[in-house]
Formats: sequence, structure tokens, C-alpha cells
Amino acid sequence: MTSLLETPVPAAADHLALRRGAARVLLTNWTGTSTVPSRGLYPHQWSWDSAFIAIGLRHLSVRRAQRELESLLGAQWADGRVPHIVFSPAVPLDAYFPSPDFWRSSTDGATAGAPAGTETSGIVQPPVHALAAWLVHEADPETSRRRGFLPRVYDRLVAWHDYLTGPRDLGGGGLAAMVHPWEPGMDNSPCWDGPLGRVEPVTPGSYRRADLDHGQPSERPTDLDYGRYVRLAADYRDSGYADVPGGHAFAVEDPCVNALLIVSEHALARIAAETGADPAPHEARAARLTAALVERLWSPADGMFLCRDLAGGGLIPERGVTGLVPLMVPGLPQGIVDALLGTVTGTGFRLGEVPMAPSYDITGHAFDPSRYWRGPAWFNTNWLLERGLRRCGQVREADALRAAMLDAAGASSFAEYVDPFTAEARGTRSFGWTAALTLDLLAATRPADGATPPHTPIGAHT
Ligand code: 9WN
Repeated sequence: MTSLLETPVPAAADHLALRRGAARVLLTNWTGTSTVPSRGLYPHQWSWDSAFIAIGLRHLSVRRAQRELESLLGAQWADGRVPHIVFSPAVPLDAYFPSPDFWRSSTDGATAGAPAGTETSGIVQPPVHALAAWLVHEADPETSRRRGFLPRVYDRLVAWHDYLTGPRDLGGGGLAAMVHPWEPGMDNSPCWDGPLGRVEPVTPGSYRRADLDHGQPSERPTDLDYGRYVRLAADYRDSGYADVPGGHAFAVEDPCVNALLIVSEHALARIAAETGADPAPHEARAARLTAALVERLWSPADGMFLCRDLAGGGLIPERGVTGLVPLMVPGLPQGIVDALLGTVTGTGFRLGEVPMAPSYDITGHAFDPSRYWRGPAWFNTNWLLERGLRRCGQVREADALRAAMLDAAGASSFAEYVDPFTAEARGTRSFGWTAALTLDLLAATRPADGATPPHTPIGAHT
């Protein structure tokens, strides 16, 4: 196979068409206050989607990007959690499952501080938001200052990180834990097979999946997975969404979630400095989280980070792309960085040989090139790896990945995910973060238009 390092960068005319196509997706998916990931499959606002989407929207409209983040943060609970879905009252209940009448946030989440006037889910997703807020600010600092954007979001972002490092430190080791496979955002990753196996699924006829109205069953989680997702969500709801150490059937520490928390904490330090607050506590928290990440999740034998199962104990012996995302984290020991770089291009993930990194080890026993988070390549995780490679000085590799992602995004009509070997489209099309991150990658490769600052991954100077 030809090395992708030899892939030519697409011509400027292709880039223009790609930019137009990506912009069209974001305009079509815009609801007036936020952007849906997909008009059919995901017709509400999702948390980490909105953060990635804001990162791309900033190249189209800084105001809209600000609105995207602020509409999400407007649904924050009083305990600091940012819900993984903010439901649109205009969308019929049966358009997505689980719907607001399942989560019942405004009643069953009232004790935990759910807002009274907005329906949301009760779980969370990875904290990309402070990073997104900083990048949105950086796109046009003057407008950002004039509109008071950062001072408006700062306290909410601090409360969000306080929630993750406080009540969600269920393992007591300083990392944020996730209590449902939907929380780390990689729903049916083989990393969760072990912990999920202990969960009793609800009876199949007790709910109706809406996702299969839009997606191929072979590209989605199985019914057995869904039965367990529903059980965990219902139990959490019935506890009043209480976070109790030792009280969750499923509780895991995930490297991608915690790497994003660290990178976002560094962003919070910059936001603090910009708004006249003290950045030092944020840098200190980022340092503590980085030490905990290494201590609790690094596996020298695997050359990557693994997930930790808090309910069953120990590291989970499954190699998901989540374990490579810490390439983004500043200040890791050089030996770990070198090992991660070896793993990302090694036999399991083969970056440089396949177009984009798969979501799970190609040689792993559960690898499936088409099924959701069990092998297909996703644009958000590859965007994170691209930044990580660039941060580590791997410019040629980062450029090659960026070129491959742009090719795949255009050829797949901005698919949700792609086959990792052929980059053929999988999942839904016109997917929000695929379009948004395409715009972001294009902005970094458009020196000719002069309008966009160069790509400077956060953490590159720290
Ligand atoms: C459940 C919206 C979300 C993404 C997740 C992705 C998928 C939802 C689902 O879609 O999850 O949250 O119904 O499958 O796994 O990462 O945020 O795009």
C-alpha cells in the first residue's frame, strides 16, 4: 500500500467546493439556537457535538459559534453537569429514543439541580467545551471582547469542571468517571463489553429504538447493547441522578474524557487570564489531572492508555482509539509520548497506511470495520489525533492525516464515520461535526485567503 505521507494535498478549487459543502451542512442543521448533529438520526442538541461544531462554525460566523456553546451551557444543571442532550420541544417524542419523557429531567433531576424549563438527558459527555470556547474567542478576539463572550461562559465552565473533578471522581484517584457508555461518547466500544456484561438488559419489548428508522442495523449497536443502555439510564434516573462512589453498576475512567478535561483545563487558564481571573488554579488542576492520568490509565505493555473499570476493578484489556487521544496533553513524560507515537502508527492503528485511525485496534478480537465505535474511523477522534501529532512536532504525519480527512469528508458526503481501510461512508450523512471539523482543517490549510490564523494547538506553548 502506498504511504499516505505521499498523498498530494487537494487543489485549492477542491477546497473551495469542500468548504461550500461543509458550510451547507451546518446551515441546514442549524435550528436557530444550535446545530443538530443530523436532521434525521439525532434531531436535538448534543453536548460534545456542539463543542466540535462551534470549533468549525467559528470560521463561518463567530456569533453563531458563541450561540451554539451558550445555548448548551444554558441547560446546565445547578450541580454543574452539562447534559449530553438538550431536547427541542419542537421535535416529536418518537423521533429519538430515549426521549424527554424517559429522562424526566425537570422532575426526577430536580434534586440534582436540573433546570425547570428545559428538558435534557441526565448524563454527560466529554468536556470539549472550554477548549471550544477558547478557540471561538481566538477566531475573533475583538468581537469576543466586545460581546463579553468569555466572561459570560467562564463561571459555567468552571462549575462544569468542578462537577467532573468533584462528584464524578468516583474512583477517588483524581480522574472523572463516566457512568453510562453514552457518556464517553464512544457508545459501543469493545472497551465497555466487560463492564456492560454485568448489566441486566431490560426486556426488549419495553421500548422502541428510533435509530433503526435511519441507520443500518449492521452499523449500529445491537439490541442487547440497547437493553443494557436503557437499564443503566433508568437506574440512574430512578436514583435522582445521584453520583455515589460504589453505587453504579457501570463506572469507568476513560483516557479521552480525561485528556479532553486536561486540555480544556489549560484552556480555562487562558480564559481566566483573558477575563482578569487567576489562571494558576487551572494550571494546578491540569497538572494534577495529568499525573492521575498517567498513574491510573497508562499501560506500558500496550504503549497506550487503557480504560479503568471501577466497578469490576483494574484496567480493561481493550485497545480503543480513546487511549491515543492523550497525545494532545501537554507535559506527558517523553517516554510516554514516544510510545504513543509508535502505537498510533503500529499494527493496531496503522496511521500513515490506512486513511484515518480506526476507533478500535484492527488486530483486536472485536474489530468490525462497519459497526459504529468498534472499528470505523470517526472524524472527531482523528481531528484530536491530528492536533496531538502536530503538538508533538509530527508535522508530516499531521499534514497527511489532515489531507486524508479532507478527502474522506468530501467523498463520503460528510459521513458520521467511515470504513477505516477504504474511507467508504458509514452511518448517517451530512453529519454536523464532520462538516464543522472539515471547515476547521480547511481554515488551517488556506494560507492564500490570509483571513485565518495558523493552526496553533492549545498546549503547544505550555
Ligand atoms: C447517544 C450525537 C451522538 C454522539 C455520540 C454518538 C451517538 C447517541 C446515539 O450520537 O450517540 O448519545 O443515539 O447513538 O455515539 O458520540 O455525540 O452525534
